[in-house]
Amino acid sequence: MAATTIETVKSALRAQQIETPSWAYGNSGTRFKVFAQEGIPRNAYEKVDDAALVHKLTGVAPSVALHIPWDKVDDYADLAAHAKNAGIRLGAINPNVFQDDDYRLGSVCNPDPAVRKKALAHLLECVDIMDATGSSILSLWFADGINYPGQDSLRARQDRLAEALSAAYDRLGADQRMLVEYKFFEPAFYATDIPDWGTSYAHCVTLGERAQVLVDTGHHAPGTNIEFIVAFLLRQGKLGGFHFNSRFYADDDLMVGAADPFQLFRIMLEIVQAGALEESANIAFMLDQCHNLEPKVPAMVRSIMNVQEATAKALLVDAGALAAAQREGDVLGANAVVMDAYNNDVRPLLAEVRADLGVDPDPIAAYRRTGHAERVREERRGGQAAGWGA
Ligand code: LRH
Ligand code: MN
Ligand code: MN
Repeated sequence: MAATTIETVKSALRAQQIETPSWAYGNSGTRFKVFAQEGIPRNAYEKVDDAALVHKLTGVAPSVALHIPWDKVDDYADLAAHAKNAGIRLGAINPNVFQDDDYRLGSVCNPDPAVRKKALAHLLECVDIMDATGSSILSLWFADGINYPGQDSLRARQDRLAEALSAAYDRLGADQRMLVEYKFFEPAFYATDIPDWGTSYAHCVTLGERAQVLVDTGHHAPGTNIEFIVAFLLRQGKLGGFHFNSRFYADDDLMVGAADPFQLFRIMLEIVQAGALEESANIAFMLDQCHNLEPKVPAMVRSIMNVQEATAKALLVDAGALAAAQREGDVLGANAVVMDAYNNDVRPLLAEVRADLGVDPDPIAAYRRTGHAERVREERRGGQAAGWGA
């Protein structure tokens, strides 16, 4: 490939930004067992510190998402200042309307107006927090749904959902937007109120320009063509961002690119081909993971490296050759262009990108040298649970 092209690829990789989630730094597990680790953050400030370390090591993770009230603090502006001092910023704010006893039958879709009111009040409180932290994304996921046919009216629940979304939307400031996440099942087993991208998309279209769909890669049925969803939403200007993780079976929340690096590449290829890697496209590349067995900070670093590798391969696709093969109806040729790019070993290229960014070409080795694990093991006793399953 021409030197100029490689320089363009490297410059795109240097500009890429990936947000890490605060909850990935806390203890987590399954509903069967949380295996607590040593040196886990005890509060939101320490989670921010760990996220800042991930940014120092990778150079491409300059923000951390918060989940409220898991990351509840007295003064959010102070937490934002702490993040700034540590070299990062606070990113998306994720309201939590799924853990109170009141939400047994749902939050904003609950048949009880008092519960709906409480849930909406929390969404609005989270926009206040965005104002204090300077965050521009309200990231919404609802556990709402029903377990049995007849348990509640599917249509009435959509009406209630629309009402709450619209009230939250109206509260957003001019430079704030709302991302609406979908998930096909869990915790509800018969019907989820936002089960798929189409439902999320329809609500976002009604709401307006600043409502967009959030694609969590773990939230699809096996065999779903996620890159098609990405391509469609991009075309409509309705792709707001991602929650990256990988899944073998359901919402496994494993390290992105671990289960299916080829799927991640196909998703990034749609992004690159649509020009959506550019900052102006405003796509939020966020991780949403839980590391149940593996140590948190290096797992986050590894996840970021996986996203970078998929992105680098997508950038290396020869767009001209691909377009020509497509025009000529050359099925094998077009597929070969894509596969040739995928089969590149991009690790040396990424090592150069890291050197350009002023970070170690081998961030995992650099992490070991920081002595961070040993230090926090001594400093932090009684680390916080990520929020659920504890
Ligand atoms: C739901 C989800 C959603 C939550 C997060 C903790 O499965 O993906 O994004 O906020 O997990
Ligand atoms: Mn998610
Ligand atoms: Mn999830």
